[in-house]
Amino acid sequence: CVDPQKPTQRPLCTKSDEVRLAEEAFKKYGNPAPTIFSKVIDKSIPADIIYEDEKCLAFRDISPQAPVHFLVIPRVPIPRISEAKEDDAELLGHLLIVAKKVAAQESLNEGYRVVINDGKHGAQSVYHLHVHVLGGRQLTWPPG
Ligand code: TR5
Repeated sequence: CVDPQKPTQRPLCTKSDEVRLAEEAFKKYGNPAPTIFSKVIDKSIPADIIYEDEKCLAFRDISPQAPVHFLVIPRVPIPRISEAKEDDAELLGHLLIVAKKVAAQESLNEGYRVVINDGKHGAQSVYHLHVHVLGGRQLTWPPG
């Protein structure tokens, strides 16, 4: 996972870091099925990544539901918010701080919506925890 802005820089997360993260995830969450987002993280499929650090990435949703629609995901494959552990609190806070920083970077000055879908009733389709950030138009409430 090399920063695409600075490809010559030391990678943010090396292959051995990724193996360690996967081992930690296995201990905490069992053996979550790999999802398409693992391939976004390891860059084996292309994605429009607009932010990344050692803990998470933000990239544009492939099927945007608003003029700006991006996802913030942890590198650790937590399957869903309902399976997060007490000691994930710092990481979860970090995802929200990144969400608001990237929203500012995307000039969402008039507000935006932050959503986490969980499970069947939440209409979650990818079982790698992700924070949706939607903005750039007037959103309505309640959602469907
Ligand atoms: O329904 P939930 O909350 O699970 O949201 C999953 C989101 O992932 C949807 O908004 C999809 O449009 C989005 N998605 C799915 C894929 C994908 C993606 N966003 C960016 N890049 C993607 N790739 C490369 N592949 C996907 N299958």
